[in-house]
Amino acid sequence: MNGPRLRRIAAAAFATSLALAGYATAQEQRVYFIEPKDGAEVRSPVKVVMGVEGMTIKPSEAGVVAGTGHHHILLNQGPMRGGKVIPTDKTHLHYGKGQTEATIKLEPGEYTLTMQFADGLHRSFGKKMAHTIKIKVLPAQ
Ligand SMILES: [Cu+2]
Repeated sequence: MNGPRLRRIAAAAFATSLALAGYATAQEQRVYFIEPKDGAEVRSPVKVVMGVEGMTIKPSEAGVVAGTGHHHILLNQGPMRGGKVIPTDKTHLHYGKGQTEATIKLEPGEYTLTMQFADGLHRSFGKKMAHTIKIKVLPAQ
């Protein structure tokens, strides 16, 4: 085996080990559902755990600070266009105190949940800072 090939293999192995260790690259920015998982069958109230990488959570009262924002859950809809202000109503839930966990009461049925990150003025960071899953809420036992 020649030198350059060995170095390429070593570099690939190193990148793989970083990926396995869960390191994010400096540019990577995303939100993701820790709970529930896509396709999960759950019961109400539904516990939601929200994750973020590459940005920092700040309560909305801190105002607009670069690289920061807070979570939202949008019910039965996809991500909101970047810059659009997220309304506050039954299908647009704000976690403006900086919460990363929530319990949501839902009637039995199938739902699309979109986690949407937005700035201190609730302006959406768009699709790149959103994660959409589908869940099924089972009837109460
Ligand atoms: Cu908000």
